[in-house]
Amino acid sequence: VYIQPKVNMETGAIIGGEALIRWRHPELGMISPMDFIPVIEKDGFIINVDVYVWNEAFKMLGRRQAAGKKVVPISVNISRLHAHQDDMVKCIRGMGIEHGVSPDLVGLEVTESGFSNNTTVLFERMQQLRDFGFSVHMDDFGKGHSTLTMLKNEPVDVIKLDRDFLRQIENAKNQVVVRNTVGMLNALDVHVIAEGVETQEQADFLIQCGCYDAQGFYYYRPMPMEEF
Ligand code: G
Ligand code: MN
Repeated sequence: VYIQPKVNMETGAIIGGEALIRWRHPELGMISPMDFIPVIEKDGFIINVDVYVWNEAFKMLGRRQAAGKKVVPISVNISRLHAHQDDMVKCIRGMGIEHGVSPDLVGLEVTESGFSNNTTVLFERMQQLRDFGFSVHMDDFGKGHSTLTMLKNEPVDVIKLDRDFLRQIENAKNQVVVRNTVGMLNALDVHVIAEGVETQEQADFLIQCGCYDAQGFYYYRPMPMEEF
């Protein structure tokens, strides 16, 4: 499990991290999650991988909390398949209790496309998790599955702008889209984090638009947990 820091772009402070699975293969070296996630999604094994990553993240937070060390919130990904499992809430809550982790230190990232089908049950589940104190983050926002009207009542605390928003940010039309999307989300009182910030220009523009937090290679790449 690797962690990629999230930063405040104005101060450079690390405000949190996202736990990400990495596969270090003995012969093939690093295998990209883009290559193996679709495969394990297909056979359902992604559920086990989710649980493995959650557990590692909770364990780390619990250990640091117990030792009185500094902690920042860590978010974990909930795969689409898992978001629609009934026992998911119990599983996450149970891990928090087992490892003695305050729920406000854990963000749960659900991809935007996971929100778009079977929404009522999913909304209820997300709301239960929020009631327990976890925060819910919508991942990959803007990639094409959202309906804007849903934003009015979606049970999310944080929205992660998909990195596609930042492609060709020098283009005037792209700037209109980013500026107004960030403005709308700020007005709706959801916290916005930009994904995939790779240049100073992108960072400067986002700050101008009112988006202050980011995750991206310009700041940090995902790194081994010990290093984080
Ligand atoms: O969508 P999600 O938040 O799960 O995406 C995290 C993935 O995005 C990780 O695999 C991470 O390596 C990748 N990522 C993070 N920052 C950047 C970036 O600045 N550029 C690109 N191309 N990928 C990034
Ligand atoms: Mn994510």
